[in-house]
Amino acid sequence: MPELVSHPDEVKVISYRFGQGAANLDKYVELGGYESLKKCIAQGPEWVINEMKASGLRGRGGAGFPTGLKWSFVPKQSDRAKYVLVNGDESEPGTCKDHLIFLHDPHAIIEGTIIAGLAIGAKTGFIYLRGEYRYLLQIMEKAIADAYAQGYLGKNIMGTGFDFDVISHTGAGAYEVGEESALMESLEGKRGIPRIKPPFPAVVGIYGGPTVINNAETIAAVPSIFRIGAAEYAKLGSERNGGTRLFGISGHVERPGVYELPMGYNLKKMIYEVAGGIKDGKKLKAVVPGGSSTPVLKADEIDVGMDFDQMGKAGTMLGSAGVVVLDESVCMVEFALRTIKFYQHESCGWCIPCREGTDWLKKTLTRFHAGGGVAKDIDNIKYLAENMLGRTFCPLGDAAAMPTIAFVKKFREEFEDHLNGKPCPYAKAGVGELV
Ligand code: L3W
Repeated sequence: MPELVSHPDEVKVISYRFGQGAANLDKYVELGGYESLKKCIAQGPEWVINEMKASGLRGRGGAGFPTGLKWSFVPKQSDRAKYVLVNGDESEPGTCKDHLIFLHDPHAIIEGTIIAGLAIGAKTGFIYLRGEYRYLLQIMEKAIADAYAQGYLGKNIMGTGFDFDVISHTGAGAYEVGEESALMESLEGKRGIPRIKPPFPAVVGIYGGPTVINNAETIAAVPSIFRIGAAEYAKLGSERNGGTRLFGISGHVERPGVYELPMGYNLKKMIYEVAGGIKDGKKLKAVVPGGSSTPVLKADEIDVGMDFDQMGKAGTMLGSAGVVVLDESVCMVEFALRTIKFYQHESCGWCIPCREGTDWLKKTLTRFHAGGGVAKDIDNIKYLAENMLGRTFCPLGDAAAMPTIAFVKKFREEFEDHLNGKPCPYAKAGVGELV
């Protein structure tokens, strides 16, 4: 079981049950579980959606779309069944937060799913776990079975007359199905490739029915919002960025781990105080702030608040809040290569700019890093990535292109060094196979 970390600056709203055995239903109830659901059923869907809007909660998967607004887009009347789909396909490199929720607090996900269903008028929710999280499926399935046995799921929940079913499902290990429309294809038993948007899932989703799709952390935040109150939750964060967030800090820091901090928390402070600073007293070189899709920040660019808006102003993204810290020993060309190798491998191949673009980038960067580069490669890498931007079916193409452009722009001198000191001047023992 991964070790839980903690720091005095943490505000434990989502993680307050972690480490307390709350995967057990009795313990969850003892710690206030299913009280929010009771409150929401009593107040009704309209109140729930208004409170969600007031909470300022924004999607924790990466895009930061306002959750209450998304729920309000679901048509009230529909001749097709409506659904809730929880995106637990946590696959973004550097992101390691949702698995802790599944492990320590699966009922928070179930309770959040039922509340979302109540709000939009759905009777069925799906909880989709990434293929590699099969070990969490048992925990989730036991939690679902216990919730049925105790009357928190199924017909006439807690004697209120409200019916709701939850079904769990796993993928087969594809990053692409974390994209919401590919997720629906996969859930429906088809190859995990994206659908064209619009229509958005809120209008045409699973089996053609209106569907709310939220990241697991977003859904797990829902019961907490109704526990502490939407206005209180909103106040915890920064302007237009309500609440707290599970930040996963990895790489060259003394105390890596997942910390729950208020939205807008300063990145520099997070690295130097919460995570204990750079490992072994080395110097910081760069930070990938929100998972591998987000443009890198240089060491002198990290004095910035971690919310969707401030990160946007800093020229990057909050993304999935997976902070990857790189010290002075890291070769940024190698890091760019490792990043693109991931996207090339995970591209579903459905659209040409992504399939061919990631492959071409990988081949060029492989040759370049190995010492076979020529001067024009540097601009070609950037040009190629720029021509993928906005031209792919889904954000995977952008996710590959955006960091690549930033690596070249911000660490151009390291690319130039590779031309002068073949092969990689930063090469060190233990780097591992690159090609
Ligand atoms: C109804 C409209 N709904 C937008 C909904 C839309 C979706 C949400 C956000 O990409 C990003 C990506 C990755 N009517 C709507 C509407 N919606 N307009 O709002 O939509 P969008 O298109 O802005 O983003 P997306 O397609 O959801 C997500 C980035 O996240 N990312 C990936 C992280 C990966 C993980 C993981 O492994 N767990 O989170 C990290 O940065 O690159 O930019 O629901 O339907 N008019």
